[in-house]
Order: sequence, then structure tokens, then C-alpha cells
Amino acid sequence: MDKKLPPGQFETEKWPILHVGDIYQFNEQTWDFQLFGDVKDMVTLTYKEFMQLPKTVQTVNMHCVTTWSKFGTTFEGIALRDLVKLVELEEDVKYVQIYGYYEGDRFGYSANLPLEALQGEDSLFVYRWKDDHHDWQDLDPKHGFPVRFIPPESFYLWKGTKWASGIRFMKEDEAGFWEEMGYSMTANPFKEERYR
Ligand SMILES: Nc1nc2c(c(=O)[nH]1)N[C@H]1C(S)=C(S)[C@@H](COP(=O)(O)O)O[C@H]1N2
Ligand SMILES: [Mo]
Repeated sequence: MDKKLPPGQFETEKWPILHVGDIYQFNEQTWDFQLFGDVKDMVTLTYKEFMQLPKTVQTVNMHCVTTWSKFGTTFEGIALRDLVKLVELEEDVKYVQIYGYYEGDRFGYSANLPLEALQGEDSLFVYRWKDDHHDWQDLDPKHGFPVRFIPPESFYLWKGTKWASGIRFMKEDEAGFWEEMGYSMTANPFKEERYR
């Protein structure tokens, strides 16, 4: 795994915590994961169904727009491309909105991303991690338990929705939570695309 610091970033060994609103308290009874939007039939997965999907392990770098970068965290999770296989996309679907909890609203947080860039093993809905200083462990609630998205490192980490609740498939790009407030739609750290 390459260790390249994007412009304006500094390296941290710690894993900082960054979010707005409350930490979501997981409840298996009410939790589900929805695949919806421009699909033939929408799909809802229970926690058990979600956790039975094929697993992917991948080491990734994370770049937060507040200028910290953490290299070399290994995650276990479910690849976004394996979730996409569960739905039949309408023609011309090119973007996704990845939703997560914010202040009790399961769709209160969101981040938009181009689907084409999310086909690799570095686009993961994760629940376990380790790094050079930590053995395998469950994701802490403050980092997004039971499951949070980690985007490829060609996107700032605000695109990594914590407490993830679903994916909406879209034909046109639409701004998510931070994008509405002026952050970049494309958000490439190596091009320093912080704002729009
Ligand atoms: N649901 C939700 N997900 C979120 C956020 C948030 O406020 N709410 N903040 C984002 C931002 S700005 C960053 S940098 C990362 C931070 O993840 P971490 O706290 O695990 O380091 O989560 C992202 N995902
Ligand atoms: Mo961030």
C-alpha cells in the first residue's frame, strides 16, 4: 500500500474521531440496510443478511479534509460492488448517495459518489479493523458501528458515511450532507478538491 501524503495533509498514527450529531446506538431489531433509488426492485437487508454477504479484507489510507491522514488501516467489510449485485440497476445509473444516521434520522447524513470509482476492493462497508498498533477489533460506535463506509483514498473521508443505513442509486449527481454546505462533489485529496 502506497504511503503518499496529499497536499496540505499531515500524517497521524492515531485514528481521530470526526462527526456531527449523536453517536448512533445500534439496535439489531430496528436496523436494516436499504438499496433503493433507480433500481428495478428495492432491497432491504436485515443485520444478519447483511453480515452473511461475502467479506473482503483490504488495507487502506484515509484522508480527512480537516488535514489529518491515517495510513495503513486494515478493514474487514462488504465491498460495495457485492451489494450492487443484489439489485438490478436502471439504465444510466452513475452515482450513489450513501446514507447514515444523524440525530436519530437514518437518512440524515449522506455523501454522493460516482459508482464507477467504487468497483474495487477499497470501497468497503466495514465493521472490523486492525493496524500496526491494534489487533483485530470491532469498529467502535464512535467510528460507525455496526457498519460504516470507507471510500477509496481518492476521496476525502467525509465520503465515508458512519452508521451506514443504505445506498440510493442515481442517474444524476446530487449533493450530500457536506456537499450541500459547500464541500467538493468530487473531493479528490490528491487534487486538493476541498470546496466547490
Ligand atoms: N453519519 C456520519 N458519517 C460521517 C460523518 C458524520 O458526521 N456523520 N463525518 C464524516 C467525516 S467529516 C469524517 S472525516 C469521517 C471520520 O471518521 P472517523 O471519525 O471514524 O475518523 O466520518 C465521516 N462520516
Ligand atoms: Mo472529515
